[in-house]
Amino acid sequence: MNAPLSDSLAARVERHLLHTVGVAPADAGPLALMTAVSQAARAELSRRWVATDASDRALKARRVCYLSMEFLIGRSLGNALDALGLNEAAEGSVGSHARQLEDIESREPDAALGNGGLGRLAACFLDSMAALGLPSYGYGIRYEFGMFAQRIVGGRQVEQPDPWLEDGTPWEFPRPDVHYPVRFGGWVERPESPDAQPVWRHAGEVSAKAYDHVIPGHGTERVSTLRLWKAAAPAHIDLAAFNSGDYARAAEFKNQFENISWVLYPNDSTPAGRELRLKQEYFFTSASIQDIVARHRAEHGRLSNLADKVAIHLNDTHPAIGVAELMRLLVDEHGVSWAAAWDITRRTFSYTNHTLMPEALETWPVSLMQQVLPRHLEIIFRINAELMALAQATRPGDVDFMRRLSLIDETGERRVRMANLSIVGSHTVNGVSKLHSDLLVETIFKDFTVLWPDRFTNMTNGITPRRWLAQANPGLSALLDARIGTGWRRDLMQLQRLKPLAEDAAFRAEFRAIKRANKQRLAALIERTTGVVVSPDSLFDVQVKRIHEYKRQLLNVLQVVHRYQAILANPDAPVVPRVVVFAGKAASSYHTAKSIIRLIHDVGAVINRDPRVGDRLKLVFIPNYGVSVAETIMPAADLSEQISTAGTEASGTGNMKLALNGALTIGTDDGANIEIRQAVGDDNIFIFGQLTHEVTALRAAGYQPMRIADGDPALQAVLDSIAAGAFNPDEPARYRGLIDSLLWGGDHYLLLADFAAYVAAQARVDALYRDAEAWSHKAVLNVAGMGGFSSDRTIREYAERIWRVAGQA
Ligand code: 26W
Repeated sequence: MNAPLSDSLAARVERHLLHTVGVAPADAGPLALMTAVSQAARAELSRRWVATDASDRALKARRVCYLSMEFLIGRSLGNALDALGLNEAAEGSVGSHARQLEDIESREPDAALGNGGLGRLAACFLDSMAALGLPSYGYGIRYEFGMFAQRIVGGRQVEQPDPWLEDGTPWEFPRPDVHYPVRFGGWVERPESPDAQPVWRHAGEVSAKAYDHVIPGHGTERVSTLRLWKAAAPAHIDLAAFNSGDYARAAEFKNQFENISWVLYPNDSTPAGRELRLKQEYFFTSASIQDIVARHRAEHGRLSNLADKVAIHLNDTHPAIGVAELMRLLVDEHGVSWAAAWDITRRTFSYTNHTLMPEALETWPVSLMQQVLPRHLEIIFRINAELMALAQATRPGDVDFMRRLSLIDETGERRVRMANLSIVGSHTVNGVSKLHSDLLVETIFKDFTVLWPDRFTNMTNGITPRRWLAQANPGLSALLDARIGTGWRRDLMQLQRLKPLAEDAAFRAEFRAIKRANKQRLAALIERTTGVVVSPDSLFDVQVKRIHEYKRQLLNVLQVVHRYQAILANPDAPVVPRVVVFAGKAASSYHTAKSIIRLIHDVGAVINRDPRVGDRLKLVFIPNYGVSVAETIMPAADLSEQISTAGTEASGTGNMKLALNGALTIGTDDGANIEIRQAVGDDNIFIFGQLTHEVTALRAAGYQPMRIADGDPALQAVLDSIAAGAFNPDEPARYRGLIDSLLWGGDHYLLLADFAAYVAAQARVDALYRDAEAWSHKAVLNVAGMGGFSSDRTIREYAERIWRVAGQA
């Protein structure tokens, strides 16, 4: 059965070229080779998948099901070859076609089924679940067009569909026999008899069809499964309409259902977009829970022990409707009593919160829910009635307490609070960094701790070292293998052994040479994508993440303009040459974020072309940030910008990827930065700015940004030049609004309050970078300290403390 694959990989690739791809091996181009190598890897993964599934079924193992609206998987081929130990064989095989494996791998489009850190976290978690041998499923949506591909036209973001499935993908296994009906709309009928269940007379139905992706486990034969749902219309086309020549109407019928799995986050600034998003959430959650229930019944023949055999995890509130859906299935379709069903439900679910910002907490208008999910709304009201009774019993007469706990927000248009539903329906709720978890119970979830003090906990995020070090940074990986052995891939704490090597000058020199080669690779990407030529001898200063006001890319831009002005004012002063790199997408309806992208381009265009500046300062924006772009950026960074307003970034995970690859962090006392600081030591990180409680106090005391600008001529000069249109003389008023929002609009994220401290911290960065030995000493200590940020550690904690799921050999 288990043929020594490496020997025959080349032969298998040749066979796939001929039989699967349909080309003569001698004529195979890179795309054909990519497909053939992938098929060869897929065959072995399929064997492992079948074996894992058989073993879990034989053991009737307890499983975890991770429900997430997003999975940012990226490319699969390199990861699969790595896990299968087939890298060398694959190099040989494509080498015989006079190709390089790296070139072949880069032909694969990213599976970019997500938006930000939450989606990449889900992908890192799947990798760790597989590596740890956890019986596990990821569940999500098979978006046909991902989120969007970002193009930059005239300095502006333009969203385009990302047709990643256009040419098919070798990585999915369609499961035509696995499909479930998902229903919407209609009304609920109450039968005459008091014992009979209410009947949901739905108005529409779509079929959810399963497509599986095998998630290889590194260092184990076990794999995990990512099951993605595609929406299929109940009938293909309206043939009557077609035959009468009305082709538009014939297709409309199909699209009306199938658009559910077209794109992630349809622009939710319109009512139609909001309704579609609610349908997406229910669509994948319902299909997943139906699947879980069906498999459980097949394996155990009853539902009473569901909570003993399955842990369902809600990755933020996007699948929170699952609480009501499981109740509906148990009570309405399987005749379980309400009380027994509620007990099962509460013991089955757990929930992770990923944001503190009140405006980012999901709520749905009661009227919309009534229209789309009438039976679920009833269930939510009943859960709420019980919650209100508990609140009343706990604090009799405290109406405000009840108002705050309620699943229904009654201020203004009535809305369902999905975070409250998730908390009530879960046995455990966690934040994603120590600070974030503390703030959750001190602020937005405080009232719930009165009812259930033990329900809340912390699970600090992590990242998979396989993708973010072994695959992304082969140079550093080889150095680590040579000096501390190869075990760090599965036990990242072994990086601690690097600590003494930070003192070794020869080691540091090798470390620097690797960083320089990585910077050359990034410089090539920058030139290819932006046309700007940058020098790898500069300090590479990187801020890559979603564009959002709280992340304060604008503060970084202010600092860059200040740096530019300082160079012009003092042309002979020695400066450390810098390349400031931005990348990230702005949500399509988020105008301020898009304006920041445009400002970066305008400022960059002026600075990059100014002959007085030369290599001393460059500012670039790499388009279409995603997993693959990140894999080139992370290994090449010297400096990692993590400068969110304290108390706003739940965790951050880019901060971990950059430090793991030897970048030093300049950051605020926020999210996981705080734990990174503890892990790498105060001397090896640049922390600046207001602390969380200072931010709160400053806002409470009546923050006056104008006063700060008045007292800081350097800051004033920066704001004046941007407001006056120094970087966009064609339309000088373009950024007046942006700057006004700082000076007159309250500067909600306190950019001006932190500006001076940020500039001072950047000066310390420059001073240290002048001393290459001292810098690389600290960089090595950063790598050495990052062992605790492996997602293996995070998943082990979830498995032991929340899911109670054991790894299998
Ligand atoms: C309701 C619409 C919505 C959906 C997704 C709003 C916001 C999102 C974000 C993209 C969620 C997200 O990615 N949050 C990030 O999650 C990471 C993983 O825990 C954290 O490291 C980041 O701090 C957090 O911003």
